[in-house]
Amino acid sequence: MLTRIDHIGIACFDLEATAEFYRDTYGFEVFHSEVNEEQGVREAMLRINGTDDGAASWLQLVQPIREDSPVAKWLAKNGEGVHHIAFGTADVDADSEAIRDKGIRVLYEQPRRGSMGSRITFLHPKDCHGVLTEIVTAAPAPASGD
Ligand code: CMX
Ligand code: CO
Repeated sequence: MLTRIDHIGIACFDLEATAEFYRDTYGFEVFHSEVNEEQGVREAMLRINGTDDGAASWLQLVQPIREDSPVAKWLAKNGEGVHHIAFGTADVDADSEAIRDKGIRVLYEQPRRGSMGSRITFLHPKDCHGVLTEIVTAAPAPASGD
C-alpha cells in the first residue's frame, strides 16, 4: 500500500546552486548527498518532514553526471523543473507487481538501489497521465546503538 509522498524529484543543472536556493529561501538543509552511478545522477536529499509511519518526506535534487542519463535527456528537452514524484510504501516489490498487473509499465524487473539505501522502481510516465512516478521503500532505520 502506498502510504505517503516520499519525495519530489527536481532536475537541475547545478546541484550546489539549487541546494543554496532551497536553503536561503525556505531554510531546507541538505540532509544527505550521494552519487548514483546506475541512475546517472548526483543528488541531494532535503528533509521536509517526518511522517506517521516513521519515515519522512524529501525533496530530491538531481543533476546528471552523464549526457545519456534520463535526467540529462529530460533537462535538454524541458529545462529545470519537477522531474518525478515518488510514493512511499513498506513493500515496493508487492506494490509494483500489483501495479504491473494492472497493465502499467513498471520500468525495472526488480527494484533497484535508490537514495540512502532505499529500493526503488519507476512507472512509465505515458501510463501515468504524464507523470514519471517512482515507488520507494526506505531502508530500515538502523537499530539503536548502530
Ligand atoms: N516526466 C514526464 N514525461 C516524461 C519524463 C518525465 N520525467 N521523461 C520522459 N517523459 C516523456 C517524454 O516527454 C516523451 O514524451 P513524448 O513522446 O510525448 O515526447 C516520452 O516520455 C519518452 O521520453 P524520452 O525523452 O524519449 O525518454 P526515454 O523514453 O528514453 O526515457 C523514461 C523515459 C521514463 C523511460 C526514462 O526517463 C527513465 O527510465 N526514467 C526512470 C529513471 C530516472 O528517471 N532516474 C533519475 C531519478 C533517480 C532517482 O529518483 O533516484
Ligand atoms: Co527519486
